[in-house]
Amino acid sequence: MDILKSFSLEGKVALITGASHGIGMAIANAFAAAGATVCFNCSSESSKVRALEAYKANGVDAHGYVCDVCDEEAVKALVAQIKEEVGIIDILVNNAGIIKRIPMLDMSAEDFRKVIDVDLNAPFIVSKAVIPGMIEKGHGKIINICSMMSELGRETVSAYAAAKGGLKMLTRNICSEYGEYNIQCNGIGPGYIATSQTAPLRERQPDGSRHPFDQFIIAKTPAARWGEAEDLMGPAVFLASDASNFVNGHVLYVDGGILAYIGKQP
Ligand code: NAP
Ligand code: GCO
Repeated sequence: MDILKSFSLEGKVALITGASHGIGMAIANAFAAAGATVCFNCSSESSKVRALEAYKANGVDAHGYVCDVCDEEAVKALVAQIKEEVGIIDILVNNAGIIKRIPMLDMSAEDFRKVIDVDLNAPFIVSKAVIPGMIEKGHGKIINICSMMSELGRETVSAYAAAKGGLKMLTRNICSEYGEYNIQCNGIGPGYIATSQTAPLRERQPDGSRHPFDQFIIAKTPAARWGEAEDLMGPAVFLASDASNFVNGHVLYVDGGILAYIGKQP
């Protein structure tokens, strides 16, 4: 058996939602390097154009689309357009996501619903649009980008934690409902990753010192560092490839060990 070939994505069509930068772009670049044709969507034309330039500079011929993952009709049209222009989607990464860091008592129900809409309802909508094609092809891979907040809470992230906890269970339910069609649905739970989403937690203080939360994460992570989006590339290729055909309903935490560690004594 050629074990390395089992990690190949040659001939596969992948859609990574929200891959205009950050974790999604790193995963899309990894899939391209493994042989896949990559498609991505984001929420604005300007973001799409910038991303296409970045992919091209990296030697990746990505297909970019503007599509709000919360808009079911737009998502259905996106999947149909990709089928027409590229092919039926073999691999879906539900990556698009937002966070609003607001104490629960100060958070409006509208803000709560918006986070749930993007981080939980949208993976349902996109998966529902993509699964019929996977059934038609006789195989499929769905990877939901969960979070440490699929397991833990913390102050100010009530909506995000509720969404990511739900996304873990949606992952298990898609596994349960569609495993018989040779569709594997797993999650990746990144730890604290240095992207635009966490930039506010890493800002230098006026006196030049590190942000208190930055220091907290360094002390709480056995790897003693923030993750980089590139740290997720290998795990994502594994879960997108034939190498993981009997892995289903699992959330793979890529967190430098933070979930296993009580934290360094101050
Ligand atoms: P990011 O840098 O903020 O990127 C978010 C991406 O999602 C962007 O491409 C954005 O598109 C897209 N997006 C947001 N709302 C959208 C919508 N309604 N429709 C379509 N696209 C939308 O985030 P990130 O740090 O890379 O995080 C990516 C995923 O990983 C998220 O699900 C996040 O919750 C999760 N995660 C992140 C971390 C971390 O520490 N960074 C840790 C665990 C999990 P535009 O460019 O057009 O805005
Ligand atoms: C926060 C962070 C986290 C990370 C990630 C951790 O405010 O606590 O944004 O939520 O984004 O989800 O896994």
